[in-house]
This record gives sequence, C-alpha cells and structure tokens, in this order.
Amino acid sequence: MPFARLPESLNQAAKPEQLQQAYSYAQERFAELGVDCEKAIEAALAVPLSAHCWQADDVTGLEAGAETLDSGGLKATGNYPGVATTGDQIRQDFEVAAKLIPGALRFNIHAMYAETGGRPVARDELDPRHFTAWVDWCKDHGWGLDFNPTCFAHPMVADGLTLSHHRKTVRDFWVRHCIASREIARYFARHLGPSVCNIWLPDGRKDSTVDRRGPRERLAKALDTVLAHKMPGVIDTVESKLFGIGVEDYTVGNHEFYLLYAATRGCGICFDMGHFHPTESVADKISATALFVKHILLHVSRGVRWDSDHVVRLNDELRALCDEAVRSGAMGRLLWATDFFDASINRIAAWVLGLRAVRKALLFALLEPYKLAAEAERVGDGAAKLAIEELRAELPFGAVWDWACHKADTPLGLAWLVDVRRYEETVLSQRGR
Ligand code: RNT
Ligand code: ZN
Repeated sequence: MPFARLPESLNQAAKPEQLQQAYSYAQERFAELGVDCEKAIEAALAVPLSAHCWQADDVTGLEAGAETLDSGGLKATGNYPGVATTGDQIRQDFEVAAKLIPGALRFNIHAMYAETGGRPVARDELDPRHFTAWVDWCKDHGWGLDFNPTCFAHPMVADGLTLSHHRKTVRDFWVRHCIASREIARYFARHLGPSVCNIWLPDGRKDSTVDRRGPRERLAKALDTVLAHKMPGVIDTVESKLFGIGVEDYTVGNHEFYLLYAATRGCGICFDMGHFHPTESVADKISATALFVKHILLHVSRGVRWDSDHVVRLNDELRALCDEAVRSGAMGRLLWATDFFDASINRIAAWVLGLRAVRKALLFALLEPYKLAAEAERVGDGAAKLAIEELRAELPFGAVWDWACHKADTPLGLAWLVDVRRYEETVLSQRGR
C-alpha cells in the first residue's frame, strides 16, 4: 500500500546526549512539583498490558469453517492487505509489534483461536491441548496469557442468545463452552501465572423487547453454574455492553446486571470503553467499583460515535481513565487489556499505536503533580487546583516518554513505523490477501 514520505532522519538512532539533556531538564521541572520521573517511568513500564490477538485477523479466528461476525453484533471494517490467517502468522505479526511497544506485555486470545490441526472441534469440547502453541510461545517471551470464551460467530447463537436462551440445550452448550474456557485458563495459569478469563456474550434483542426479565434470570443462573467451581490462578471477569449491531433495543448483560453480578458473586468486572453511552465516563467508575469489586479488567478501546473499536489514541478519555487508575490507588487490582480492531490500516501499526498510547497515558498519569493538586482541592483553593492541572499540558512530558522508550529499548517518535513498513514490504505484501 502507498507510504507517505517521512523525514530521512527517522532511520537514524536517537542522539543519546540530546535525549539525556532533555530528560534532565524534564526531571527538574517535574521534581519542582514533587514528581519523581524515574519512579514514574519504572511504574508505567511495569504495568502488564494484555494485547488482544484479534487485531491481527479482524476477529475471524482459526476454526475450520468459521462463521461471520454477524452472529455477535461485532463489526470489523476495512480490507487492508496482509491479514493473518494462521496462528503462526498472528504470532509472527505480534512479535514485530511487541519489539516496538515499551514495557511489560501479556497476550489475550479467544477460544476461536484454538489450533486443532484442521480438524473441527466443537467449542464445548475444546481443551488445553488445542492451545499448547500459544502457551509455548508466551513462555518463550515471558508473557502471561489471558482467555475469553467465544460466545459469538457460531450456529449455536440461537435467536441472538447464548447463556440466556430459553432452550436448555442452547444454554447448556454455552455453559459447557464457558466451563471448558475456564479449564483452559487454568492451564494457562499453571504454566504462565494468573490468567484472566473474561466472559462477554452478545445476547440481546433488536426491537421492542417485552420479556426483559426472563433472559436475565437465566443468564444469572447459567453464570452461577459456569463459575461454580474454583479454578486456581484464574481471574474470572464479566463484561457488560450497551448494545450491539442488530441487538439495539435490549442487551441481557447490561451494566447494572454485571456490576451487581460481580459484586454479589465476588468475580471481577470488565469495563470496555466502547460499551457505555458516549458521554458516560468509564474513568469515574473505577474508584466507585473498586470499593466493592476486587478485580477490574479494562478493555481499552475507542468508540467514534458508537462502539466502533477504533485504534486507541491518547485522547481525553484515555487520559482520564489512566489518571483515575493511578489516583484511585486501585492500580494493583486493575487488569489492562486492549480491545479494538481496525482492518483498514496496517494491522501491526494499529497494535503499536494503540498499545503505545495506553503506556503513554499511564506514564502521563503517573507524572501528575497529584499531591499538590489534591492539597489545593482539600483546602478549597479551586484556582490553584485548576492551574496545576492545566500546567500538565505545558510540562516536558515528551522528554520523559522518549527516555522511557529509550530505557525499554524501543524506538522513539515515528521510528517504529520504519520497522512496520519494512515488515509490510517483506512479509505482509506476500500474503494472499
Ligand atoms: C464485544 C466485546 C468483546 C469483544 C472481544 C472480541 O463488544 O468488547 O470484548 O470485543 O471479546
Ligand atoms: Zn471488550
């Protein structure tokens, strides 16, 4: 695909003396405000970000005869060439991205990324053997591995319903699939350390739903069966949603349902940034929820007008989310995962952009002169608080970010794009589509 002209200097390594000088100046500026840049960098790089595998293949999965996303209310748009079509390709692609993203990583797969050697295996019969390649690969890289049952893109999604269906055979199938998924996550945990198993399902109705209670009652019961047994090392989370394509009127697992489910059952909750009303702030949910729920999984995403799953950028929402993550003191109980899928640009660039943006926002949050601002708020000096918060936009954040990238042995500025382009020319452009 066409490449825009970029400055030649991109290919050259950053000049260490210049970097060091800029960073020293930044350190002084932040220190005046009581902020330790070294500590902030260390803390920002240590937060494990779980990269979603489905950016590689537009949420297609590896199952023989895969169904389209239509049975799930999700939509990936675009047809940029070079889409990954095998597990090996997804892994190879992410290795390229991972080298360009500073800080700790994990990986996040769905049940539909099982590798069954071309033999169809029913989703309720999946087991750890179908995921050994993922585990070996993560072990090689020192990454944890997270999991998601795939309750969409499947013929057993009947009338748009899975765990909440009125027919027991449908419900039971998905209960078995979700239990199998937790077993798989337990196997990940055994080999790679704690594993998040996140349940999201598309259940809902298109129009003027009459029985809104029945499906919710059935979903609560089905989830209780799924979660009945303790799985050591597995962190169970449930993900709510406002609506999906084709199910605009009613979502069985809405926010209230899952928030209360998690609070009463003691499992974790997942907040996806695209799953709320466009002006509703996920950031503000953190400190409230963390009082009552142990684990909060964040699906970092970017909706444009709707739950469009655009590539994550360092925008106001992301900054607010990370600010609240740090300020709330709940960081140790937050789990970070990305969830977006853009098929219209180089997919590896999409990963790098999104994951770098999350890391950047975390660093930005950790560099907040929080103590000063909080003190101003406490004593009632609203003008000083505003002034301190406004100052954040003027501080030399870029120099600290550059230093963090340098420390983490990853490219600065636009330089990562050089590697992504080279890979597109040599590898992606050779793929069939
Ligand atoms: C769907 C949810 C869910 C999925 C992935 C593929 O709206 O956000 O998390 O995007 O599991
Ligand atoms: Zn999500």
